[in-house]
Amino acid sequence: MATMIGQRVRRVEDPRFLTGRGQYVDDIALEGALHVTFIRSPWAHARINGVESSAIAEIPGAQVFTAGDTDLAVSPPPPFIPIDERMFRPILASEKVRFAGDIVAAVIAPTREASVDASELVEVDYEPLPHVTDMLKAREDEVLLFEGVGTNVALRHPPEQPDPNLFDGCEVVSSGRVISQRLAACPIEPRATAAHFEDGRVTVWLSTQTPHQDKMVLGLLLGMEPDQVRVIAPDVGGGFGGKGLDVEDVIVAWLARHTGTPVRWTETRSEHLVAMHHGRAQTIDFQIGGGRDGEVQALRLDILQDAGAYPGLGAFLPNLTALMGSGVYRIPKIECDVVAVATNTTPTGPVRGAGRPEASQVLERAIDTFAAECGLDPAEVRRRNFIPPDAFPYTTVTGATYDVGNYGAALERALEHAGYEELRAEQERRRRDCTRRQLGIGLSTYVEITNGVNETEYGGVEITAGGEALVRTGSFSQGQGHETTFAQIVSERLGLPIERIKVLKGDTDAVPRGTGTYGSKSTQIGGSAAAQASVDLVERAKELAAAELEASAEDMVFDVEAAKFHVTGAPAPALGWEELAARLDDGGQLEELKIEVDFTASQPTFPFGAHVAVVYVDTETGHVDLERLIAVDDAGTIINPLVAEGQVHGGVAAGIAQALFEEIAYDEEGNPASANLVNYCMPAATELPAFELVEMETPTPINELGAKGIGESGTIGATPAVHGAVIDALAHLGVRNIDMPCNGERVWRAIQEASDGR
Ligand code: MCN
Repeated sequence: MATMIGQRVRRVEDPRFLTGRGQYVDDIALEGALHVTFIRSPWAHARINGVESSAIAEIPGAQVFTAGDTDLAVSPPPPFIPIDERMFRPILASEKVRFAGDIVAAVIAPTREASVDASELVEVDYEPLPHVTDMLKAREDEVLLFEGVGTNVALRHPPEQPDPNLFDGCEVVSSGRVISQRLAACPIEPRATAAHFEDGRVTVWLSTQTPHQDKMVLGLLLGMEPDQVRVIAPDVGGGFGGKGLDVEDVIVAWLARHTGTPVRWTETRSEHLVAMHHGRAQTIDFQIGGGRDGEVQALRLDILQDAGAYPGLGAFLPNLTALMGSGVYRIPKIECDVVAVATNTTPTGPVRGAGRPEASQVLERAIDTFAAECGLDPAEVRRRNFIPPDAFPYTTVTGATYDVGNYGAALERALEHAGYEELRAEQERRRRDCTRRQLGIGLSTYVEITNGVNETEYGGVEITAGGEALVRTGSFSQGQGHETTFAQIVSERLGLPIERIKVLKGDTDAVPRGTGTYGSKSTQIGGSAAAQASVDLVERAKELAAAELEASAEDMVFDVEAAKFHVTGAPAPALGWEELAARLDDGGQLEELKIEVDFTASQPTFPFGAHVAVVYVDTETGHVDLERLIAVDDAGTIINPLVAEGQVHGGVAAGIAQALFEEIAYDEEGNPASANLVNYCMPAATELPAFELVEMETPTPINELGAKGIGESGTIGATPAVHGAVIDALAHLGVRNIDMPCNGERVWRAIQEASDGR
């Protein structure tokens, strides 16, 4: 084997991105394209009594389309989510709007400016209705979003066999609430779509994570056959779980077909913050019980998911929270009650971690609360409850079968690197001296599920006439670096340098099938498919080389270092890929050097890790300084540590952002209160410390690469560590909880409330 795996290869895509040569949807030239502006409801809940658009006649070429002008119906959630069809989202709202941002009409005009001007001349007659944006209130069903359904509850999974005596025998039972606040994915590139209809076929350029799935769904919604739809995802400036086919894209494609003219739309940041689905938005009540010695015996989670105005994927995600409810701990009894409700807010869906960060957020809070009540060190309580390394594969009572793990080792590495004992001693000193800046130490030990749905992924490898390798993958990279890491995987097996390996993705005409990217599954299934295709290609090439060299196939070997085929024990004559390809091309046989694989793993994988956060909290102002963040993230065998570290950096930044900064909020009227980046406090590098990453690799037996996912781990680990650290800094003052984001104002209020209560 060559040694490309584990190399810190610089990302081959970066020169393109860093020098402005990336090609995003908005860069695609489309002669004569019409521009779309969506008319969105300013009301959280209202009846539409009429749309008056005659005034747009003054804008040349402007046209307005409401629901009645199209044959577009509803956008249903994926079929595995059993939602009442009366709750499905109309692609264009016709009778009612159910959130500020719901689309009432689409305006097209020859320029973007003209379409915005025209949209401002359209008058929509709204009759405001009572609204509900709070998930707890929505559950009471006083204000209904869908009167015909009679309840806002979209999905409910109560415990199968509820145990009224769940906590019997527990010496200590603690409880609390974690609000995993609503977040935005906020990629640098907002959503963008362009469409062109020609010769009975629609081509759609989409900023997405899932081109092949989008092609299928778009075909269904437009009533077109799959081969009449082509989706091209060019460079994508981040997705963070948020990007995939949305109603806006369907409207753009419909308009292109209807007008016979190319149509395009690129959203603004404010539009993005109200209109693209949001993530998290869970309220979880926990009860945890066990022995005074710190052994956890029972856990109950009541998970309430805010599904937003039109329940879809967001309503399903709390099931993943429940699935991961045992975390890294051996807990004999767990009960989860899952409820998803509709509210007059932007629909929710996956955002980096999608249901799993919420599990680690509540579980780590529960463990900390339980440890405090037992009077034990939180690290010690974790140690006492870890699933031991010899227990794998391990099936939790919530139904997840973990492949492999060494949770104790991850924690010890993190604690050692942090200097845990010294930090605790320093904390003690500061508490004794009543120092203004108090020190907080937060721990999080987590396990996460990647490739959770366990799908099949396509990978094809072929050799071109010039002797280069062309890799086609059904995975998609919205910034994760697949052009580099997938090339490394293939290089390892074909012996070609990565400069001679091209990774092709994102065009449904060029890649026959695929599932795209989410759930940190690309490397383990897309990478494995490419790996398998490479191995099979070498075997095929051995036979072809044998024929060329007039030797028997059994005698052929492939020297991967030299990337040459020759007879065992006789290095000459030999054929490299280039010579072999040239000969086969001459003989019209080049097609033979092509292998396609559809790879399915036996099950998902479960990366894990331990994070330690160190904060200083100013007890007079509530200001929080995150001083250090130590992260051990074990994703099995690492293909490219440079890329993987980048993934952890991004993930940790997002995790810290939830703990300290970001929140999508609504005011009393149901207006979005964080519709720009002034109010939605996304941190920049200046708000974050230099992260301290500690290596750990426990290969998974689930795939030949030994790789698990890394794309979301940092997020899942960091939030509870930082959240816990802020609370820990103030625990001696009587603070027991602070809702996220723990910004200065909230922290200051918690300090005041604790001191009032003393
Ligand atoms: N990798 C590796 N060794 C491993 C695992 C991964 O070297 N053992 C590398 C991979 O080859 C890949 C990257 O790390 O280049 C992430 O791989 P993986 O964990 O397999 O996850 P995916 O490629 O499927 O990425 C999806 C994941 C998710 S779900 C979100 S959301 C996310 C993320 O990754 N969104 C991102 N990372 C992002 N990074 C960027 N820049 N932009 C986004 O939108």
